Amino acid sequence: MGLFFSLSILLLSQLLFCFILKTTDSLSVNVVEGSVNTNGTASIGFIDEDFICATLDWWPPEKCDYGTCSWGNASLLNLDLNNKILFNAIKAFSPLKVRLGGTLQDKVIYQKIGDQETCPNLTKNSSLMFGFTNGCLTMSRWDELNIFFKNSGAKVVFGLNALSGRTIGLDGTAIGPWDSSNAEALIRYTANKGYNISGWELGNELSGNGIGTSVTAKQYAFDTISLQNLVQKIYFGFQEKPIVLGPGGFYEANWFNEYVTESSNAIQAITQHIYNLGPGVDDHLVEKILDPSYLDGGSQPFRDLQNILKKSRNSTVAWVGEAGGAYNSGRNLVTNAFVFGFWYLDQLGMASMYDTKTYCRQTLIGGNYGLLNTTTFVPNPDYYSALLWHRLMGRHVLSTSFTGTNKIRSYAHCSKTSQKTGTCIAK
Ligand SMILES: *[C@@H]1O[C@H](CO)[C@@H](O)[C@H](O)[C@H]1NC(C)=O
Ligand SMILES: *[C@@H]1O[C@H](CO)[C@@H](O)[C@H](O)[C@H]1NC(C)=O
Ligand SMILES: *[C@@H]1O[C@H](CO)[C@@H](O)[C@H](O)[C@H]1NC(C)=O
Ligand SMILES: *[C@@H]1O[C@H](CO)[C@@H](O)[C@H](O)[C@H]1NC(C)=O
Ligand SMILES: *[C@@H]1O[C@H](CO)[C@@H](O)[C@H](O)[C@H]1NC(C)=O
Ligand SMILES: *[C@@H]1O[C@H](CO)[C@@H](O)[C@H](O)[C@H]1NC(C)=O
Ligand SMILES: CC(=O)N[C@H]1CO[C@H](CO)[C@@H](O)[C@@H]1O
Repeated sequence: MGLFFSLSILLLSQLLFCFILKTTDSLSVNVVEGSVNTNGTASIGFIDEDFICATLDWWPPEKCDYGTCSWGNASLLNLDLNNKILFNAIKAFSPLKVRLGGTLQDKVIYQKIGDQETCPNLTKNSSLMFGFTNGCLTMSRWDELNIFFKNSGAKVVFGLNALSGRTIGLDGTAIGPWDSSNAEALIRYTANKGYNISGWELGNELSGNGIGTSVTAKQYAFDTISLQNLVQKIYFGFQEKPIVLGPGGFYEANWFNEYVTESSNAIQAITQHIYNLGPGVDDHLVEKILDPSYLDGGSQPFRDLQNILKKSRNSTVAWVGEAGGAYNSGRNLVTNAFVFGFWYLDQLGMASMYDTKTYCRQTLIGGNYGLLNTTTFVPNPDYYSALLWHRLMGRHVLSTSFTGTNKIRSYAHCSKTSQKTGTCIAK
C-alpha cells in the first residue's frame, strides 16, 4: 500500500488561497473527476490574524506514557531559551500566538516577591492527582520567559491555576470557589514589569467530567467573572488590556451551554481542547488520520460551540486552546511525522469554517506531537504546514466544497494580501 499526498496552494484570480488535501490508497493512477466550488459572495468565518497558535507545557522530563518519556527538557521550567532554532522558529511568524498551559498548570504556584519560602519543582509522585506534586514558578524564570517571548515575537496566553483554594471532595469533584490571590500577585507583577500578556486563561480540562477533577459550570462562570474583574482592576488605564479565556476543556454540551449563559459577556474567548483520535498508544492512529469519515466527525465540536455562541448573541468567540489529536503525549513517528498533516491541516480548515478564531497546536515543542523535535529543535513537517497557513490564509473564510471524492478536501480563504487591499469579497 502506498500513500500519495499533495498539498496545493492555488492562486485563484490573485485573491484567494485555497488548499487541497488528497489521499489515495494506491500508487496506481486512479483518475477521479471532480470540481471545487467556492462562494466568494460573503465569508462564512472571520479568523484572527494570528490564527495559528502553539502551546508550551509544564510536563517535566519524568512525565512518561506507556513506558516512553517524550518531554525531555521542553517544560516551561527548563526549556533552553538560548536555542537559536527555537528563537527563529517563533520569529518566522512574527507573531506566533503561544498558549502556556497543560495538565500541571492547576498545580503550579507563583512565587511571591519577597517570599522567603523555597520554590520547589514539580516532582513525580504517582499517588497524587496527575502523578506530580505541586510545583512553583520563580519570578526569575518568569522574567526569562517574558524576555524570550518579547524578543522572539510570541503573543502569550497564560493558563492560570484554577484549583487554588478548592478542595477535592470524596466523589472526586473540586469544591469551593477559586482563590484568586496567587493569580492576582502574578498578574500584578507581570503588569508592573510591562510584560505583554495577550490573554489570561482560567484552568485546564476541569469542564464537564474533567480530567483528574472537575468544577461545575456555574462555579466556573462565577470564577471567570472574578478573573475578568481582576484583569479590569489591574490593567486600569492600560491602553490594551489582556483578554480573559476559559475553560480550556473538552466540549460537553450541557456544561458549555451553562458556562456561556452564566458568564454572559465576561469572557472574551471560550477555549476547547481537541484529542479526537484517542490515546497515543492506539495502533490504528494512521488509519484514523487517513479515513475521511473519521476526520469528518471532527467537525462536530466546532459546529456545536459555534451554535451555542450564536444563540447567546454575545461577543464571546470560540478558540481551540489545545489540540494534540492523540492524548497522553501523542505517538512517536505518527503525531510528529508527515502523515499527521492530514489531521492537522484538515482541523485548521474545519475550525475556520465554523468561525473558530484561533487554533493552538499541542505543542510547539514537547511530547510526541511537537512542531519542533523535542531533542534537536529541528522542525517537524507540521511546523511548515503551520507557517504556510500563517503566511497565506487570510481572515475571511469562504464556503468551499469539492465534489467527486471524499478523499479530496478543500478549504479556501481570502489571501492575506487581498485582505489588506480589501478586494476579496463583496461584503
Ligand atoms: C453564496 O453565498 C451567498 C451569501 O451567503 C448566498 O446568498 C448565495 O446563494 C451563495 N451562492 C451559491 C451559488 O450557493
Ligand atoms: C535536560 O537537561 C539536563 C541538564 O542540562 C541534561 O542533563 C539532560 O540530559 C537533558 N535531558 C534531555 C532529555 O535532553
Ligand atoms: C528546578 O528545576 C530547574 C530546571 O531543571 C533547576 O534549575 C532548579 O534549580 C530546580 N529548583 C529546585 C528548587 O530544585
Ligand atoms: C506521595 O504522596 C503521598 C500522599 O501525599 C505521600 O504519602 C507520599 O509520602 C509521597 N511519596 C513520596 C515518595 O514523596
Ligand atoms: C506591548 O504590545 C503593544 C501592542 O502590541 C506594543 O505597542 C508595546 O510596545 C508592547 N510592549 C512591550 C513592553 O513589549
Ligand atoms: C528527533 O531527533 C532525534 C535526534 O536526531 C531523532 O532520533 C528522532 O528520530 C527525531 N524525531 C523525529 C520525530 O523526527
Ligand atoms: C451583553 C449580552 O448580550 N449579554 C448576554 C449574553 O448571553 C446571555 C445568555 O444568552 C444573556 O443572558 C446576556 O444578557
